[in-house]
Amino acid sequence: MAESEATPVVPSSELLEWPKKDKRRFLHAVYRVGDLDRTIKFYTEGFGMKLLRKRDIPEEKYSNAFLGFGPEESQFVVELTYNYGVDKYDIGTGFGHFAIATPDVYKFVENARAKGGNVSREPGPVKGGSSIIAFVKDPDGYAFEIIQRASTPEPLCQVMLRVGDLDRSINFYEKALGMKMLRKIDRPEQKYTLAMMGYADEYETTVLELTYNYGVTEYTKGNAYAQVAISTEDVYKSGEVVNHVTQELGGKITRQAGPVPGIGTKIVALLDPDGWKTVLVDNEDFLKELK
Ligand SMILES: N[C@@H](CCC(=O)N[C@@H](CS)C(=O)NCC(=O)O)C(=O)O
Repeated sequence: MAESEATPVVPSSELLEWPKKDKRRFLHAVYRVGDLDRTIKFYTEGFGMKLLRKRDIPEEKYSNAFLGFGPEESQFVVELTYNYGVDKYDIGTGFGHFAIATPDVYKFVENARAKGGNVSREPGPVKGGSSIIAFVKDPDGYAFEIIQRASTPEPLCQVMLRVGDLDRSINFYEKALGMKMLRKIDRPEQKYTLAMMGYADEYETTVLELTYNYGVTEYTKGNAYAQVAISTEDVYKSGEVVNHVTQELGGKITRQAGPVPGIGTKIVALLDPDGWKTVLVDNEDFLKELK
């Protein structure tokens, strides 16, 4: 083996600190739906989201719609993907839910129900806690947890994913992606532990909620949910850190840092140790896309 291959490259502490210094926020969650108009109608009428933009890429046979509670420049939104001719997907067992915070869960749920939403869990205190929650499923079966909060700057406030080893995941999201562990809740009676991971206060911005169910180490991923996108000021530096951390903790880079052909936006894509995908997107390129 050549010496350069045998000698591990030790990254500088400056590089390893980069993800925490970088200016990051959750941009959007990307997932596939079987009928774009049906979902747009339900999210706008049933959830009160706004349709922010739409694009059709006929050469690649897909369309996207972006919806949210405020502008993409400052808020986390959903990016729906419709692949021509595909009307059904498998959500799998690993994806948990998206969450929407609202001052009145009861009112929110009644409206969602009236607009055709499937209320899979009626409003009331969470088992083992006191927050008022409910669950509503959208037309494709994606779950939305509706959470009561007096006010919130970013109502689309969580993406919940189930993981097989919570400490490994916390470590990964801290080191590879510069997130903070904002809150950890263990509910032994319900046999699960949650970790809220993010870049700022849980009640101010969107967070990733990682759930560990006691003894469950594997989930299926299906083919419906795709990824979350997070902004960065330097995809190359961010990619170097991820590359280093994946060697220690698992996961991998699935797309090396660089511009996406055709669009030019610089990204780096990666999988965490459970196989959940994150895409880091150059913030300036992202803002250009919105113009
Ligand atoms: N076994 C659950 C653990 C997570 C969990 O239970 N989360 C709470 C919300 S933080 C919940 O869904 N509670 C159900 C209820 O209160 O009815 C899962 O994997 O979804």
